[in-house]
Amino acid sequence: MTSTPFCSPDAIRSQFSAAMSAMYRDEVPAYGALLKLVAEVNDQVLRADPAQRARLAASDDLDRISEERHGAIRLGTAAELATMRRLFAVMGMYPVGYYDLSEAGVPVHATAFRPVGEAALKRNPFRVFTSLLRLDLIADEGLRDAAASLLAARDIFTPGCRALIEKAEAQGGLCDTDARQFVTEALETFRWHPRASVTAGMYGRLHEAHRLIADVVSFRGPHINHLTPRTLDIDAVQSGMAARGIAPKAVVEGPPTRKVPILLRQTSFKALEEAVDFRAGEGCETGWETGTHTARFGEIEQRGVALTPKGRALYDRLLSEARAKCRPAADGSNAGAYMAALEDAFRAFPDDEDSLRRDGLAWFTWALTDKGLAAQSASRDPEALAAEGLIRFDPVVYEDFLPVSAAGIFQSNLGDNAAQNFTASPSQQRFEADLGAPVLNEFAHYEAIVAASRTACLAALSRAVA
Ligand code: OOG
Ligand code: NI
Repeated sequence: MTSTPFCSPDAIRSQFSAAMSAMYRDEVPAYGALLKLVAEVNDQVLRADPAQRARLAASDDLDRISEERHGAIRLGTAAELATMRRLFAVMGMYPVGYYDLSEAGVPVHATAFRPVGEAALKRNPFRVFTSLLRLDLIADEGLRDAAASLLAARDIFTPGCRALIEKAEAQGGLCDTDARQFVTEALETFRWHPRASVTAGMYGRLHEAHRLIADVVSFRGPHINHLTPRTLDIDAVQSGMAARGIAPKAVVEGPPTRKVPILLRQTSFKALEEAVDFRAGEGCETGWETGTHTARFGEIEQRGVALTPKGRALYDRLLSEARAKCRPAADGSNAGAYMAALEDAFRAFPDDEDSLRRDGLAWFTWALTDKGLAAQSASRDPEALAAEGLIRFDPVVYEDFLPVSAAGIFQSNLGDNAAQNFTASPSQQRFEADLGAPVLNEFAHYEAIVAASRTACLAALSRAVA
């Protein structure tokens, strides 16, 4: 008997990310407009800068850019999070990093499900920022119980999706036909449901406790709340948005504009006010009444080089310095002053690739040049090998998220007065217990990619010429 080969998790992820993008374009037309703008800007950047194009092509990173997206969902229970981990594993996505947002006044903690390993990332780097609501941060006990029972009563996964997750786990993969079915079933979990599962009265109470709580608890599923394309020039997109009648948030989150982009810069446009139906009363046969809910928004991002722990510590310090001088106001009134403070603080962060690499601030992989491919050398010294033209260094793209930026994105689309004071209470252990697995450490992962590239180059160069 011949066994059917399994569809690769990378291929399932690519199918899923394309299906999600098509669904979201149908649901939120402004997302389609944003995709067009980003494609135009990326095209212009690459035409104006043939060196950057050649470099992205040489490191096999050109194709992924136009395909690249991240999304976000907010879950209500530990059981949802644990099943979500298994769902994402079918498509080669694993939880990386822990983000505590309570400190920033948002009652969630989160991880990002994403592919790990260089080959998988090059194939399709689709990621989903996944938050878990922290009901323990709701002060009103009655409301907390009501929210918990609403969440306990829903199942956000279709029976077919659950069955295929189990099949993939039991067999170690899915055949092409099952994989296609899995994508269709999994997509249902992320779909928008214009019918709430609560009355307007209950929605109002949840909303008053925190807008985010209403968003998570009032619906049948964790609708995807944004899908973010990657741009090569976020400043150009930011000004292009305004020109097309899309109002972006006032400040770009993350580091300021630089010659060598680091980490992640992000901006978003505000959530749409959408018509929803609320239950007119308790029970099934009571009919519906109309209302509105704001949840879904648009975001764009520009990704730069990943930082080492030393570089990240410097980033965190300079960001705090800038924010201590000027805290960006929710209404954008001090956006100019904030951006100036940010630029000022970041003068202390080297802005050329050689310094970033030599100072151990950012990650760069090693690659053989054409000359290196034909040569041999016993040297292990990166500077000497580069000076001889045998190797080149390519920036490692930052694949993760930033907690302060994420808080800014949450805040801008939850509404300007959504921030509340929760006691900062990071609880990675609790999160991992709910997830059913530890989250991966992002720094270990970047380091491994760099070490593997170095080993491969040195092995190739020291091979005796036949
Ligand atoms: C997630 C906000 C965080 C990002 O890119 O940092 C985020 C949410 O609003 O659910 O998407
Ligand atoms: Ni996002």
